[in-house]
Amino acid sequence: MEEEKIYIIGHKNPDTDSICSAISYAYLKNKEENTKKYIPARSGKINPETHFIFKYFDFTVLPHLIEDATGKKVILVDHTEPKQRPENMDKGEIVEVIDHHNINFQQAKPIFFHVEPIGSTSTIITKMYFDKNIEIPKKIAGLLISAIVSDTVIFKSPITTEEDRKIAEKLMPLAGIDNMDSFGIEMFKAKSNWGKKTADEIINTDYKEYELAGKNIGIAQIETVDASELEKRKQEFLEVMKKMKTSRNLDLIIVLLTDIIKEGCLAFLVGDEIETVEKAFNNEIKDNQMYLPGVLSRKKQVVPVLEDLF
Ligand SMILES: [Mn+2]
Repeated sequence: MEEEKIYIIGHKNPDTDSICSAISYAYLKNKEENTKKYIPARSGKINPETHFIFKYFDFTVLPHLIEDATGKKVILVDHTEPKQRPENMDKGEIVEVIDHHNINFQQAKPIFFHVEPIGSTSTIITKMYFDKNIEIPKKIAGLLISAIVSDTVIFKSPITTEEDRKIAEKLMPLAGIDNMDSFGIEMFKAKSNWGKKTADEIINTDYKEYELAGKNIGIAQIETVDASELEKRKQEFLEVMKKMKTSRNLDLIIVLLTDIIKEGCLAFLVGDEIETVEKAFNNEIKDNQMYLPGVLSRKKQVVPVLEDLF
């Protein structure tokens, strides 16, 4: 008899951490339990940065695409937020959670639930490998270190902890990376090659929805090595944002152009209560736009501000 499969899946519009933590956690669980029942999965297309990493580490197998979680057993990695889970997750079963975000989770049945305020889910998973003494193959080490470098914006983001740095340093020799900074810049360049993409595609590369105190808020984060290139396309972005606000029934939509070199965000905003948002950020919004110096993290510097606001 075939064992029941358990899918390990990150958030919708998966980023590198969501993809890499699903793959590496499935590998760990299968090794640990000497089984093949853990299947890495994804809830959407992989982004250009993740493509780059797959090529870089010669990784060819994409996680299994899940469009509907009805009847499936699932381990959530890199999110808890219901809006970011796969479709019909309420008709399946969540059996475990590993995450590093704000928690939005309620379930009657007790499960293994591991959340840490740390730079990436992949940091948590790497620690599990070390704790359980499970050898990390080169390609897995490559995926893990990439996800840490990506989520922490090469250790510049305020979500970065000392542990993220230490864990990444331990992964370097295993992944065959000599210099994390140059590897990181190369990776972010691959990611911010937005030239041929439409505003709609760019927004949806890393777009997340939140329910914060009863308001529906959509926030896209676009990391780039030069935000001014994308600023030129502002009108195109605003048009897409206005459409999304209506079609997705949002109170507010924000697009963050995160300049990882200048270390700040240029934000485009479309919403109903713009003055309240201005107050919260203590910043002026002019022509649907504001600049947030020093802001690199949606999770730590944008979501909590909005949560307090409404
Ligand atoms: Mn993450």
